[in-house]
Amino acid sequence: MCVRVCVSRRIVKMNISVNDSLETLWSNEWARRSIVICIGFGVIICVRKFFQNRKRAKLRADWNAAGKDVVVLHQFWRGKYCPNMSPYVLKVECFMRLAGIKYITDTQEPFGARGLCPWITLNGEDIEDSQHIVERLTEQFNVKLDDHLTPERKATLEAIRIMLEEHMFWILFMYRYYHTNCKVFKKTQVFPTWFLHYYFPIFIYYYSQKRGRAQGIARHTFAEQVKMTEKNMEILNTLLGEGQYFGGDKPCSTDCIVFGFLAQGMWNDTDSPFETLIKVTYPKLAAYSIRMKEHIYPDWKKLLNPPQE
Ligand SMILES: N[C@@H](CCC(=O)N[C@@H](CS)C(=O)NCC(=O)O)C(=O)O
Repeated sequence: MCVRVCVSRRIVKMNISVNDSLETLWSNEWARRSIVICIGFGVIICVRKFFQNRKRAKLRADWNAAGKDVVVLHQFWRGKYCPNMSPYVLKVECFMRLAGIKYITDTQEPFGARGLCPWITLNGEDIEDSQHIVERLTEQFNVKLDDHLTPERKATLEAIRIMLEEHMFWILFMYRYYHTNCKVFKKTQVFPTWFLHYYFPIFIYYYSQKRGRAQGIARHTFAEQVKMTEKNMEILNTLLGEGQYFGGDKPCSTDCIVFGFLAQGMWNDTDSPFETLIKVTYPKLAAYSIRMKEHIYPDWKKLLNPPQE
């Protein structure tokens, strides 16, 4: 009984002191303005979140309506000269085309839950990371693109994939966003908003340096990065040999990622050392890129933004 009285007195005391502090705070002009601003921001964030969730629910309903076994490929907008500026998007799209998998594209939500592009939705399930996607689709649709390869060739091609995705990608990333500060981006993509024209290049300049340093590539000079690109292209050139594709007479899944990268040098990162290496130093790689393009994308021009006849 005594304890209860003590506790309730304490609560009354606390309430009084909280009320007093709030009154004192409210009587201060500066504090009052800050509170109103904070509440205003809170309301804006909540309203924004509400509309975002509503939009996402609507998009999700559209994706689910794609139909059974139809993949929804979430990707960046189409580019002016190449269907995508992301080698990973081209990889997944090429793979689905080669494997005859039905798909539709979505450009409204290019980034998935892990913050990566591309990602896919298949029968209501989301899958992220191009390699996870390829492996999942291979299983789901019993794809046999690599069945004719020997275990040795498969192992070599897996090493090539890793070289491109985990090494070459970062060189390309630094070139695009740091060394040339979005020059390629502005030249090859169609931007609908001021945000991507002005704010994004400033943001990505600092972001790319931070990411590049964490990964390690930004610790090397531009000339050293070009040298590394040269080595990568030399390896591709040697491995392609006199063959038509990396898979031999027909493209295999690794051809999709090799093409995804070479296509950037061929049609997006033009005026770059990457382009010179492909077109001048190793013209076999340029011929290969054109062969892949004609084989996989007979509708290439129609996919560009704006579409061409
Ligand atoms: N390992 C991932 C890499 C995908 C990736 O890095 N995509 C880039 C766009 S080309 C991206 O989403 N970057 C966002 C970020 O790193 O914050 C894959 O194979 O899909």
